[in-house]
Amino acid sequence: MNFLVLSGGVGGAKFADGMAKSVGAENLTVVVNTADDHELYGLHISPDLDSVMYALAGINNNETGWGLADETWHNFEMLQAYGADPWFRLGDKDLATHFMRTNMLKAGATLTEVTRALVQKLGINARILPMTDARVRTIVDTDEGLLPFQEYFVKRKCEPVVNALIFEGADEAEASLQVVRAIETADTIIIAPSNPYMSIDPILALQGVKDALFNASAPIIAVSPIVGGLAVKGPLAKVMAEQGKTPTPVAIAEHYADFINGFVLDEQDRDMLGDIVTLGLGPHVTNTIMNTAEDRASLACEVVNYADKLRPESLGGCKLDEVPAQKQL
Ligand code: FO1
Repeated sequence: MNFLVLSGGVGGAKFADGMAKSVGAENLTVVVNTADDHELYGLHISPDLDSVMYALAGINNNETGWGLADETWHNFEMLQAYGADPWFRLGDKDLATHFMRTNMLKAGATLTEVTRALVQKLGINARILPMTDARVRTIVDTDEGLLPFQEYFVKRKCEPVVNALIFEGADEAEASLQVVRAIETADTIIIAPSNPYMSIDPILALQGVKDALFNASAPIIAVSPIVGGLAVKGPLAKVMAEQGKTPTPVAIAEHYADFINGFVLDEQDRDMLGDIVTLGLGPHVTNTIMNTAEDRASLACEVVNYADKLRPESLGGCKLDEVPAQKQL
């Protein structure tokens, strides 16, 4: 079975982890947004790839949602001692990932090759694919001017009002061959409960992705990142309001409606079922909040079983194994 998840950072990483636990990591491919990538001190940082990688390796920091568990921050203290303004904090262990990635890229490897090598070394059985090997960067057009994504997100704490999002380089960038092939050969495609505008749209903007999704034989299901009028995490609800959109699962379903076959929304939003049916989707309602490892696996299992009902012939659903404990590095 080939399960494909399109993912951003924190929410997508949790969902990908649930998928690995419920269908088996060896059956899972995760295509990850790289438009949030950031260059700092000469290092190439891929926050969303790292969040997915760390979650699937069981070494992620559950409190922050990004970075590693049991991290230390001595480099941050030293940078402060030098009078630098380290607004983007890199943990000491996390630095090793950025050193390795940057070195391999400088030696001529593609981001896809680098990611495969890191994934292998971390003992991850799933496939993690950066959306492209080309350089695409989200620039946030705000009331304070144009801000690179991490400056908007971390330095300015998502406070500026967003006028528009620009995916610099996306027009010329092609999805990697591995990504297009993964879409073509998937049995089930799931859009994780990530921010549609900031995390999933950069993937959809790449040459080759929308066409592959339109032609895909697999059912395509999106999971709502909005629950009870609020974003599960991050600035999604605020950004939607700034665009004149009401933050509801209906608005999210509308955003994806031209290429999805199914939509999953939270129990809290059950009263919106009718509006989603009107979009031509037979939605599924379940608990989508992922507080624990069990929540993640059970949401993933629900989505997989729902997807299975959307195809002409069942490929078999999923069963939950015991969820393994967090690993130590
Ligand atoms: N998020 C923060 O809120 N503050 C940080 O200092 C920060 C550092 C950081 C370093 C490495 C990394 O992989 C992620 C990091 N993040 C940080 C998270 C990141 O900004 C977001 O998770 C994504 O870009 C949004 O999807």
